[in-house]
Amino acid sequence: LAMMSLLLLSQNAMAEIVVGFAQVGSESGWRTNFSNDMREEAKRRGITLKFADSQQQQANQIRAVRTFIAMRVDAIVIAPVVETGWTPILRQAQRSDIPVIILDRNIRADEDLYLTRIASDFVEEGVKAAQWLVENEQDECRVVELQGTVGSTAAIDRGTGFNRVIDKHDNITIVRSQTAEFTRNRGKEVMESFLRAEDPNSICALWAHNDEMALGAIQAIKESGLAPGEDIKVISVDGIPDYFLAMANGLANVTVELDPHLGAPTYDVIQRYLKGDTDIPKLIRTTGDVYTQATAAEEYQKRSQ
Ligand code: GYE
Repeated sequence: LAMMSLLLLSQNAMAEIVVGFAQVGSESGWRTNFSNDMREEAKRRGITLKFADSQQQQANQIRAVRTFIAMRVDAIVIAPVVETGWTPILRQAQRSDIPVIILDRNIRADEDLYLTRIASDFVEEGVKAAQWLVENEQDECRVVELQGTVGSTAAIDRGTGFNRVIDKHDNITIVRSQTAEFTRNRGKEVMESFLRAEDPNSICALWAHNDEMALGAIQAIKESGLAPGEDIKVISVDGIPDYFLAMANGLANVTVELDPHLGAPTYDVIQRYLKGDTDIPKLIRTTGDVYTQATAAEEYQKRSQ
């Protein structure tokens, strides 16, 4: 019996790890880079990844997690589209003794319901974005803001960080603010509405919660006859290759990079947990630097090879 259980144990240990991943969707270039990294890193490690694209709908994410529980995967990874509404499904995963890892955006739930969260500090990203504007605009500066998905940590916290800085500078004020869902198309449409609602020459800067929306807005600014990056400064977050190209061409000014390479830290944690390591922190931070036109051309080369 001992030999049999030893054999089974060793076979089990060698068995492929199966991970279920409920991804938000494919709304932005950053999200696509993140999804590709999760797939490629799983392949590199011989991990079977069950991938669900939830088209930015929380109901689809919850359905996918329920399926992963039924499949009895070894671990579940969730990149939550919004912060609320997760407790019931996380309780189901816990009852099935399947560890859950939260990636990127946050959830409002008891932290006993998940193993760890791997994410950047979105408040810090908003702070860094505003600090560039404060350092580069001493005159009166009227800002329009393209917010991310309503209720998502990225939109809530980036807004908090940006406002915390500009509240200390009377010359900078946000005069229009609206969500454009982190997408390029909506970024263009909402920027067009801002350019109709305000005298375009009175807008000093655009603050976009991600590069995708900023790139759509740049198109709208161009079509209005103004020069993005000059007449209207463009400030953003993510650091996707297309945005580095826009900065290299003088169409945008600054971005705060968001690391899309979450595969390695995610699978490290899963493999540690499955080997019995219980000393796993509740939060694992990723970081990103600020990039401007000064280095945009060389950074674009690096990212587009
Ligand atoms: O900035 C954006 C994506 O949740 C921080 O989601 C992430 C954001 C990222 O749609 O491109």
